Amino acid sequence: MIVALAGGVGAARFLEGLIHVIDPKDLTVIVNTADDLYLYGLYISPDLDTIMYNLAGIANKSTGWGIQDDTFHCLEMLERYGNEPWFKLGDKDFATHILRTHLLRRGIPLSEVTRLLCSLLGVEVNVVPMTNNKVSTRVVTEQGILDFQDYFVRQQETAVVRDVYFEGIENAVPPEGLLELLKSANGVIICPSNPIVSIQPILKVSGILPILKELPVIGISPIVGGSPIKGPADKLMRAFKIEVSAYGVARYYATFLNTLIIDTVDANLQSQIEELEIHAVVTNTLMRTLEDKIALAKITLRELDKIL
Ligand code: FO1
Repeated sequence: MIVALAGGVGAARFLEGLIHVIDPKDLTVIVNTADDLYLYGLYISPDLDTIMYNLAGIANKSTGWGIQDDTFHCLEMLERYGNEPWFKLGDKDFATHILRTHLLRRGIPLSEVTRLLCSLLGVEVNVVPMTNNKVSTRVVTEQGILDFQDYFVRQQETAVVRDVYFEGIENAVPPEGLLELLKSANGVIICPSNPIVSIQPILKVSGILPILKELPVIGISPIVGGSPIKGPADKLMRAFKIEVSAYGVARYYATFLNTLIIDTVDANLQSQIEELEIHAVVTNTLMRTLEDKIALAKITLRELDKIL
């Protein structure tokens, strides 16, 4: 069994390729939930949704998040009632948040709700939130402390970032059975997700990092040619004084990473990364087509196999 650590869109694109090369039932994905938010009284879990929709084949292909061909009548009506429609929730997407919130209010843990939603959408991969406890990413900026989605979506990453912290992380424990499952994994894949706000919170959930250190771990750099494919990883890495490069990613993961896959444009960083005792594999990591995704998944599995 393979375990993947995942954030949102970059991870979802990679996992779409991975399920073409391994049996989805042999894959567990641990998903970041520190980006979660409440809006209009609904519990929204953007990364869980993004992973679930992409694995179900219903994700919006151009954005990578939300549902393909969704409509926005509900949001338009909310706007008429005076609400600023800054977070683009589609009508079909609303159904997920309504049902999830309803089930959570009945006392069902997020991991169970996720299992149910995934099975109803025909997703065979074991998609697991990193914790059932509430953890919230707070971005410390020059304008004050912002919730992650406020910083990222509403304010379009314009605020200057000083620091990031995860409220509630000290009390976060993994869902029941997850650590045992992780211990029994053949290998771990760190998806091409934001190291600071997607992967870091998962690593900080109690018990996960010590197990990773005992397992073969391969990562795919989300930084290509000195900038992220998507999202604010560069601004957040700078705030943490991490070099915005595949080398910076390697250093950040150095305590547990065996191999890092880097893009061909970063081939010049290979020897520098290997000095960290991390094997660096150079290939195309841009996932424009399904063929690109499958090719990257095959290389990842081949290299993970070499560590075993
Ligand atoms: N990202 C945006 O850039 N703008 C949006 O309006 C937006 C809405 C949204 C609604 C549901 C959902 O599941 C995800 C959504 N995202 C949106 C994506 C999300 O903000 C980020 O991609 C992740 O949180 C980062 O991993």
